[in-house]
Amino acid sequence: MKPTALVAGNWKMNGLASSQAELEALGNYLSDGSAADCDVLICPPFTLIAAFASNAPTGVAIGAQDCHTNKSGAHTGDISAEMLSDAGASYVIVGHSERRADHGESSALVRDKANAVLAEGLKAIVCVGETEAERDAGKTLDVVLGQVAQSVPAGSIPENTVVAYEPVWAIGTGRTPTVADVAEVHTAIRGALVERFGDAGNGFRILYGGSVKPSNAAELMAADNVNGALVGGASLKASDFNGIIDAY
Ligand code: G2H
Repeated sequence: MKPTALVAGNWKMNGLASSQAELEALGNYLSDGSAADCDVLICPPFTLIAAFASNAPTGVAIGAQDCHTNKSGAHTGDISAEMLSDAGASYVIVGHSERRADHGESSALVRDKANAVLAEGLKAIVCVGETEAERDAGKTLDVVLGQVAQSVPAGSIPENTVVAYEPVWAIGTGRTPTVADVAEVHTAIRGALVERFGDAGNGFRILYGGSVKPSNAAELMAADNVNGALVGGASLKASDFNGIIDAY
């Protein structure tokens, strides 16, 4: 059976906890009656998670953008999955390409973070994707399937793990792969998940991310084995995000 789609907003480092405007912006998500046919998630910066979780419109889950592998300890500047759960998060994004690039995160570390998320009873969104140089060298599937194999935990099941395919060169650039390219990669990821997890592999949601906007959402979301979107820039404005949700 086709999994229920997920449209997830990744606010990245945008939004101020001290600003009433952020809460008011949150109130506009789904206020147009969207989201009948998919799950909806907003992942704001850490400082907004508790307030958002207490004030989220019905049908909007709240998540985080990263976590540490440990529950607690001497890890200055980090945050644990347990803390995120306590603040009201139900999902955690791990392995976003901005973290892999800016913080040198390896797939093994991403898997350990995902394991920490699952151990807390939260859902992990595990990000994978090739760089432009890797695509140009014809290595897209090798890179992406390697990241899937190494980053998705052995204990993953469709209920606790989502895979997000985000070609690095399409992130925040306005460029998107063709629908055929997206379908090819998603279908390859599906095949790898089925090979590893058996029939359960068909139940995992595989999101597409990278310059998704209202004008391209419908065709991207209709591609084979695309079960939703991970949205950055267009998630910052409720009307744009709701427009993407309307693609379902
Ligand atoms: C990819 C995406 C959200 P954007 O990073 O994760 O961002 O939609 O701005 O390309």
